[in-house]
Amino acid sequence: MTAFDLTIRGGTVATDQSVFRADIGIIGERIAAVEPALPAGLRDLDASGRLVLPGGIDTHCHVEQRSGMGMMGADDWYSASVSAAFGGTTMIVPFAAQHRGTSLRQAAHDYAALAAAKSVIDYSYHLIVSETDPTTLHEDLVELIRSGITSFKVYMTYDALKIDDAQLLDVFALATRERALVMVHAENNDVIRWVSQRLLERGHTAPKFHGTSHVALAEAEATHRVIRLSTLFDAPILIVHVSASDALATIEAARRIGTQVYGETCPHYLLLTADAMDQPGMEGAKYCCSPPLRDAAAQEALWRALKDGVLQVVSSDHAPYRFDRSGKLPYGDETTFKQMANGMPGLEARLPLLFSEGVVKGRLTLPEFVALSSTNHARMYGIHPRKGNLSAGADADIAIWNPDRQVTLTAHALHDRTGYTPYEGTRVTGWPDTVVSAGRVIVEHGVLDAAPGSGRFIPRTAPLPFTTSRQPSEQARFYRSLALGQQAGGGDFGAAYGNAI
Ligand code: DUC
Ligand code: ZN
Ligand code: ZN
Repeated sequence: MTAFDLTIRGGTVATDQSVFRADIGIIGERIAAVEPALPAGLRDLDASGRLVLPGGIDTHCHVEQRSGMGMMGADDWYSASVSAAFGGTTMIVPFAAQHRGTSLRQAAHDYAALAAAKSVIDYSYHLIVSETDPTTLHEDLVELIRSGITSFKVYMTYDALKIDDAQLLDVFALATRERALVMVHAENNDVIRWVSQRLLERGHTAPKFHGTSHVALAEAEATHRVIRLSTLFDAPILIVHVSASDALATIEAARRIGTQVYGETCPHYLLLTADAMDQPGMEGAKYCCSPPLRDAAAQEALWRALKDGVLQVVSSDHAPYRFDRSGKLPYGDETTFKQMANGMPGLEARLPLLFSEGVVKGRLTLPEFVALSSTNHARMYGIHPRKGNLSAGADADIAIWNPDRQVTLTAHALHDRTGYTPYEGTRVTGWPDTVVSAGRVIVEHGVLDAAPGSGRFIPRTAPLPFTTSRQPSEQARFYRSLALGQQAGGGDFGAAYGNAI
């Protein structure tokens, strides 16, 4: 019998497919066996009364990244990865951001060095593409995708980052050829700008007006537009941080007719409402994110969409801006809703909140929880079956989850450096007792045992939409070739579409 380095015995294993009694044997960094009864390894963890889950994967978080507005969050790769680990997340995928006038390749290079030096868990990163010049698109982006960074984000809003519709088309054509997934921040910039200007002119500067300016219509319109643009090439896209019912309905309708659109939401959209922005003084700034918090009806629609598969991933959108002049309040109490950093922290509480509000309250099954917090992320972004999976051969990234443990969330107890949590005082049921990352027990009894830089970069393969045998339509093939300067195709195809131009 093989000697295991580590065994996890007596627990109930939950995957995205099923829940069953099994022991797990680990050799080195990988799972070697999953069987009903295994002998103890060199080290043995008792998981009786516990759930044994694939470690969480958070594919939308902002770590050591300057925002479009020029602000830095409080967390670096060390504190963010430690915070993730304490909450049961064993892989993070934040963003290497290209700012206008700078090189995408350099941004990725610099970001990779920060991660390699500090992360305590495995990681990858997406790119943020804010320029579409030939060097960015046809040299740097191509090279980076081919090196295993198989997804990137584009913005339809934020003056410093947004790209226009023509640029979106360029991006979609290239991403489709290179088999990369485009993540889209979908909000109509002009609508937000128009409303904001008028609110400010009338002296409406308080945090709650952030919600008024980022009206749901702006999210719905941009979501509709970008989905339609993507269909020119049959390009798969993923709409990040979906918050509004109308945007959701648009995604659902598009998916029903076979459009390759996927979606993500975040715990704050499921659990908080716009009322949180309407508090005395500047307190509401803690709850300003984009898109903004909506209403109870939107929350219900989002839970339903998770259940029905309209949205596939729940990410934190961790954006750890401090409640001071470095982030939320650049002008102190005089800060307008337009000047404050957007976003809130959430890396560590993501799994506990989703478990507590989803599984414990009967909104999600355990396999649905595992899918939404881990396995779907791995599939979507090209890291399955290595990650998000508890089969032999997968990386041994595991959360030994205590489904009965009650924890009161406080900024003090969490491990990120933001200094506040939007969930202060919230009691959750379910928390990881022990966390294993690539075969190492990195969190146990509330103590971290992992050195900065011990996490590994994980190159990614083709995202989920590119793993099917789906063939693009003739129209999509024509426009792809038109975009990329190749032959438009021969015979009827060329005649049918080539004659039209
Ligand atoms: N919105 C973003 O687009 N990014 C960071 C956080 C946020 O609220
Ligand atoms: Zn965004
Ligand atoms: Zn974000």
